[in-house]
Amino acid sequence: MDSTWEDFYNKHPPPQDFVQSETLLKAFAERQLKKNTKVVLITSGGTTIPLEHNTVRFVDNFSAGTRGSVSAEYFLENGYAVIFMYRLNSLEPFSRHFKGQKILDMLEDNRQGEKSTITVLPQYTENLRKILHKYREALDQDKLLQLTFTTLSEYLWLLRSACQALACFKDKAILYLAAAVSDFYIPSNELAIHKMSSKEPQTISLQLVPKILAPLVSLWVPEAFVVSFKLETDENLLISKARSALNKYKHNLVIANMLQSRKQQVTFVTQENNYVISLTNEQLKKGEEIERLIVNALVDKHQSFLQSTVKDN
Ligand code: PAZ
Repeated sequence: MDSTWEDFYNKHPPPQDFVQSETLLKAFAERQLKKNTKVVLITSGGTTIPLEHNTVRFVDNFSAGTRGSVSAEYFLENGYAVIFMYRLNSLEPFSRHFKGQKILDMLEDNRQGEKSTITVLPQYTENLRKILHKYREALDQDKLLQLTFTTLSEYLWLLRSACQALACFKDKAILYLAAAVSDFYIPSNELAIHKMSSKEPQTISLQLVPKILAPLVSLWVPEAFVVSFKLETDENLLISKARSALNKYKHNLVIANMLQSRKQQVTFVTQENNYVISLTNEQLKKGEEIERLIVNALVDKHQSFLQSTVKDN
């Protein structure tokens, strides 16, 4: 029998830094509530499934955290406070612009005798200044909280805690669930304690992860604007699967995307209709980001949602 979400939390202890994360979440939420700020919780990057308690090996997925980290910057530009819940070592807002060796390529060492100052090469200064300015502004205005997870269990504990902190925002909170969360896991009590032996072949049995959108939508943040993502590799399944998720969990929106084209095209699947949001090849070449279009559309949708909930009350 599939395990329920309650079973999952009962059987998997919270992560070691959980109390600290919970304190940060509560304090951040309280500060934003006082300022009457709209808040978005963004989940980003992929979860791991450990194969051992003392983890040497784990099952992972492709997600780099691009969708989440880029979207975080656009939500900040639109005045939202952002809780950015991301996979450790995946992309983060602002620093994502300087991946790999990029930052080193932008610097030069001006040595004059004993004295040395390191400066940014002139062709990079303007762009770096813009990004630095936006980053500092987010921090100075207390608009960005970043929290990390690695395993599925850490993700689920953090997600529930973030929802609990956001519940009092009611319709002023958006949940933007862009993380690639594993659908399968090995229950904690079935994991080897130590590194698995490589003397004989191993068979791994994976269980289904309980569908966490169900309690999230109906119990944890019932009044929030909830956006989930659906990723497929078979085009024929994409929209029907996105629509069945929407019908099942009754949240506000599913953003459907294909693995291969996710940076150029997504489909918004709503209760009323489906519509495509895309970049032309030209726009993509110029470095435009589809997340700008996604977030702008969402900000409008959230605004209409807020107006409709005011009318209902
Ligand atoms: O992190 P990334 O930018 O490489 O990929 C983003 C994405 C495809 C993981 C995201 O858009 C998404 O579809 N997330 C949900 C995946 C799913 O569980 O269906």
